[in-house]
Amino acid sequence: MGKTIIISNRLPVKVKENNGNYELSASEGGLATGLGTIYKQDGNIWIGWPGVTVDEPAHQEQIANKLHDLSLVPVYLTQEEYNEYYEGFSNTVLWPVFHYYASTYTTYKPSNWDYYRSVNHKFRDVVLEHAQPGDTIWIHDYQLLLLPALIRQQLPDVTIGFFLHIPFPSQEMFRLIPWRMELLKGMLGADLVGFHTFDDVRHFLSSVSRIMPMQVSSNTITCDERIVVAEAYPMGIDEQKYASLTQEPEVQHQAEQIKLVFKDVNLILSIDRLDYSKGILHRLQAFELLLKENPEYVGKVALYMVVVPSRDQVPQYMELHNQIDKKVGNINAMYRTMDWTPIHYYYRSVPIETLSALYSTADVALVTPMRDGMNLVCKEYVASRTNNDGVLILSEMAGASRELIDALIVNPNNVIQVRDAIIQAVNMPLQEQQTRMKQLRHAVSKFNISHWVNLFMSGLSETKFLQRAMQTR
Ligand code: GDG
Repeated sequence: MGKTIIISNRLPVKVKENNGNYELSASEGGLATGLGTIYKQDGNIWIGWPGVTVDEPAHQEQIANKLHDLSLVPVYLTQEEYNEYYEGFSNTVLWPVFHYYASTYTTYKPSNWDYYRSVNHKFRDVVLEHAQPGDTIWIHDYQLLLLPALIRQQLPDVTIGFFLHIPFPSQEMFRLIPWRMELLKGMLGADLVGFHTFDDVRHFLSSVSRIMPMQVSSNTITCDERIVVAEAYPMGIDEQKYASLTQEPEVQHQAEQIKLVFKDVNLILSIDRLDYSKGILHRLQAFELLLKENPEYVGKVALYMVVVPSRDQVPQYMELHNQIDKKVGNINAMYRTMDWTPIHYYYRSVPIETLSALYSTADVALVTPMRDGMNLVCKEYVASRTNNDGVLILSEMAGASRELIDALIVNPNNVIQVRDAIIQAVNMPLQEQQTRMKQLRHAVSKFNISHWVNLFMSGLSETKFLQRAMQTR
């Protein structure tokens, strides 16, 4: 039995520099929690970029040694690689196209593509230093689409799984990318390609059959005498962690403070990374419409909005940040009173205890992305509602809407519908809240993060088994 190697652009760790001394702390992300059960087992490893650009070999070695103790292996990126491969190709080509923002936000710079290819090769070289035939390799996300085939060329028999955390677009959109064939060929190096939803699977299969073109039967592709399976594995969260966080003294203390400040209002929560795909501006429009056309809610509702800075060197993100600042400023200037502020806006990341206190006290969570692979915030809100109350308003464009059908499901472009959903949510009788929330909590706990990891891993071994059976026929 070989070992398992996890690969993602970022390692699940935060590295802090202090006068040439590097300190490491574990990251709290959902992926890190879920995959912790795998990479922390004997002999298994996780390969990725540690999140800092370090050119000095002695510093690289110092970080590598510390990572080694955590079963983590670094791939170092230069500043130029970071700019071109990560901010360039990954975040100004793949991210917008895959989220259906192709025309407005995409520039197809050949140098971005060159770096994307060379960084994927760089990852391959580090993988090859550690991988052996018989190993299982699980590659994550859109930054590493070429990696499955690059590894396959060198290690034909190794087992490779690939999971895409963002949506896969329709083939009409995907084919806009000048390097679409190379990207598909890269993904097809895997044995199993996983997505959050069946729609993503369908879109991927239609790109493969139209663009490559290759034979596709049901969810199986025949590719160079191998088969590749595409399947949906909706990602879950560690729901127990979010439920038990609400019981911690620090969280309860913060929750009491929030309740005190917002004692006379219905608190609506909005939490996202800064990203145009998250629908923050449309959400603000819906809230503004509520205050404008339904003045009875002025002074009765408040929007608590956390926007976590992200990719803030990319021009479109800087612009979005300015637009949000301006919109929030306008709404607050227009509607605030001496003792009430409509929007409590924070442009920063908050500690997990604050996040939990907000999840457990907000009467409504407003999660309205324009397009989202899954969206974990809505699942975390549900997991934190240990009293079974609260209302989730969820965009139908989030992968999570396929599972969380007891939420109030809205089209984020329809600001009137979103406004109406807010009204329905703040007036929802407790009994209806509880009926819906119990169902939501059931879905979130049944399909949690360990269920996701186990399902993907067993899908991967089944695919390999199927391939071997076909080869011996
Ligand atoms: C990508 C896909 C898919 C947020 N603010 C704070 C904070 N967070 C944490 C949340 C949540 C995570 O960040 C955000 O996850 P999402 O799933 O909502 O969104 P993306 O970052 O875009 O993730 C997405 C996901 O990958 C997994 O496959 O669901 O569709 O786009 O866990 O809790 N955490 C802390 N402070 C904050 O201020 N501590």
